[in-house]
Amino acid sequence: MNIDKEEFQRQYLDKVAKLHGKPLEETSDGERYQALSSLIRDYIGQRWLLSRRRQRQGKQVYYLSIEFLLGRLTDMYLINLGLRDTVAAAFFDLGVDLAAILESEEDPGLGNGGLGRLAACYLDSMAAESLPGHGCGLRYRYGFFEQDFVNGRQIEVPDDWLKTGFIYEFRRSDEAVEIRFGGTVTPELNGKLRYRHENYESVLAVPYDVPVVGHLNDTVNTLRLWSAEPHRTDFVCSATNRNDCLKTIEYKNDVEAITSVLYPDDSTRDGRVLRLKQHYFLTSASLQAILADLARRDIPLTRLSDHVAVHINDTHPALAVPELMRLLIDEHGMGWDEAWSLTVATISYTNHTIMPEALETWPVDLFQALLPRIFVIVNEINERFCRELWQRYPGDWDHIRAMAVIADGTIRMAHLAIAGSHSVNGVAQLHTRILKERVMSDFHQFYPDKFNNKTNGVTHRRFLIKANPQLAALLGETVGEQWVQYPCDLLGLLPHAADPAFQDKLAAIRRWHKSKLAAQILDATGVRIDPDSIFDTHVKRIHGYKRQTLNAFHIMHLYNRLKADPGMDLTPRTFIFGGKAAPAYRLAKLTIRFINALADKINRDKTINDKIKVVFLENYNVSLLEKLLPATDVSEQIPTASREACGTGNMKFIMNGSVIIGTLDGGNIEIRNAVGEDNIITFGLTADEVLNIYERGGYNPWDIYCGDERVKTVLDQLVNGFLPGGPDEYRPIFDSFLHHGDHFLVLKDFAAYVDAQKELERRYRDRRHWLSMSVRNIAHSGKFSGDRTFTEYAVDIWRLRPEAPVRCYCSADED
Ligand code: CRA
Repeated sequence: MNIDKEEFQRQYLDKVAKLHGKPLEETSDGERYQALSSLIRDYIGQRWLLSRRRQRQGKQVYYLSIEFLLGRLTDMYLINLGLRDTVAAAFFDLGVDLAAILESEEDPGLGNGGLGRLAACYLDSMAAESLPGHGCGLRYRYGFFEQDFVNGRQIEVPDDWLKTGFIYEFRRSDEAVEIRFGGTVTPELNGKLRYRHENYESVLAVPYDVPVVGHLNDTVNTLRLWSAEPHRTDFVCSATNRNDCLKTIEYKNDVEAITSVLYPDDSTRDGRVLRLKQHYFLTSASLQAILADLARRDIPLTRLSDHVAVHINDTHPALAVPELMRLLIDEHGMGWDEAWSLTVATISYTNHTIMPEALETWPVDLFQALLPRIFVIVNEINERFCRELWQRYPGDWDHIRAMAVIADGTIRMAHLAIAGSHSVNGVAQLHTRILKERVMSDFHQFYPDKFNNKTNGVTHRRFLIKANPQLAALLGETVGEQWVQYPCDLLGLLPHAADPAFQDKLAAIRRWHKSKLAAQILDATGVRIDPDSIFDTHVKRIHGYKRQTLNAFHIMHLYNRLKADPGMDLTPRTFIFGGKAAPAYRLAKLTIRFINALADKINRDKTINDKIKVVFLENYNVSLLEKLLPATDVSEQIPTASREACGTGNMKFIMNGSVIIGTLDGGNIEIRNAVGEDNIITFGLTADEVLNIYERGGYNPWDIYCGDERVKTVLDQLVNGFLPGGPDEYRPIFDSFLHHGDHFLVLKDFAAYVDAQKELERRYRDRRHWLSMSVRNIAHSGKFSGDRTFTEYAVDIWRLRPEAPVRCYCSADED
């Protein structure tokens, strides 16, 4: 956008006066933020309108996702509008601290982890690539949750992110649609077979649109978030009829619960019903709006798949398959066969996990009661699918049952998604191979052409340009500003990898961020950390397979060595943790408590000369990650091989020059192939070794406990009073390793991890060598930009050519 500093200052001061009616000097950071965001909203509005007009004719992509972990928007809008430098300079002149203003923005936490952040990255990439790609999600009133620590324990507090309003959303009440739950359906033969749906609960889905601005181009796409509201007509509450009144209130609460929180507790039947309601609410509302838009564009429904691509992000929106069938058949009078071929041609599906507990299924009775018409359709899909299977595998009932959409009283959403879409992709080469060869091998055999790989990518605009502007500037000076549009230009850093002058500049930037982070950590936790120590960061959801415990056990082991030999030559290290545990996942919550206790024990010990410090940062979110990325030397990516489908944190860290210590899993493997094995530290069991252990039914952890003194000491310390909190507090963790089989093979990888950590320290001590590793990581990170991934989706899956020519990326992905 073209606007100079003086003009911006004039417009800003004008906005401050109009909004607040007082001079700038008297406004708070919050008021200054309001004025800035309101001005940005004005700028975007006009561009949005033009972009919509331009896009009207082309094929539109709709990315349906239960999560969009957006992060703060203001700074990203400034970067993408090309205004960041102008605004920074204007505020500097006005004596206003832009960073403080930006900190007063809420961080919209409409997601939990990688899947939600990936969805947000892809929105940014689609707009940057000028692709007409839009997000469809839910507007959770309280997001996921805010994490507080009380005595080291996670407490979940509602995340009231809308309390002061969300300036970047545009409510579109006129485009609200109706969603129906429950009731009865009866077939009616009136020439054609039709279904009458009665006595249902009707809910209004109201869209709130958030603009998604492309980087330095004219594209503004839309993220549409649906909010559940009661129907006004149903809202009767008179003082004379108390029962009606109570019913109305109950109805209103029921409806509002649909978009109240992300992932409601599913340990009860009511909770599970609520989740299914959310899934249907999202898909039905989105598809109704998509078809309405098609009609507005005067495109006949028979051309749906030429003009629309619907992508489902994991199985939460898999009801798109039967819902699109319902709309085409019931609302638009299409026959089954035509509706089915259009549905399959329109929908594509990404699988994000092979973890059995995450492969969604629904009990038939629950599903049928909530979605009676959709159930009839799923049943029909299943019958037809099983007939096809029968033709291919006549008489092989076991095979057919294994692949059916409905079997043993449950509906399998992944099977529905595969049968009902034309493309199924995994998110890293290894993950796709495991899908094809193991988890979905029957389906791969049946539909070999549907399966493909799209290795994840992340937006370098947020995670490098926004998070680390100093590094971004250095990269521009070194390889040319074009790297922002062509991230693979970063390969031009390779000749500088061993150049001491370049290394020193990189080191100075990292040192600056480390000391800033140290000050923030002191402020937030009271723990003083040394900016010259190795910053070793492990941030992600807390989960058994992500193995925060492996990291913690190594820290305990290091501490034990230091206690035994206080003079030990050890490079000082700060271990930083962050991450939320799902509220119902008891062992993950206990892991937080355990690491906090360990941190407490170590940080208080004056005898170890501050050689190790441990901090667990509260309420990990996108904004916190942005602070950690530029200050991290070592990134922990240590899942049990085969369990982490891809991982995306790994990519964000290497962009900032962190070195990974990691297992050969998911995206780590492709990162190793790109950066070369000398520039990453890998260790541990391979995915095939892990899968073979699982096939044999596990292994005996007692062999390791009894055979490795280090492991025995550390495990015993969980239950012998070594940690604050008492000897029984951490027993469930102890038991999970020794009595429940160490499912995630932590003990099995312990020795290899300790060796890898030693190797890491050895390499860190050679400062020049370490910095050259760091440079090589940045140089090869271009391949992991979401722009590369999305160009692949656009060409291979959605059959849509970007308006801009397809860019050339470092190397093609072999399937
Ligand atoms: N938990 C995978 O486990 C992957 C992201 C995004 C996950 C990660 O390895 O990087 O998706 N899977 O593809 C998931 O959410 C439902 O499955 C994740 O975030």
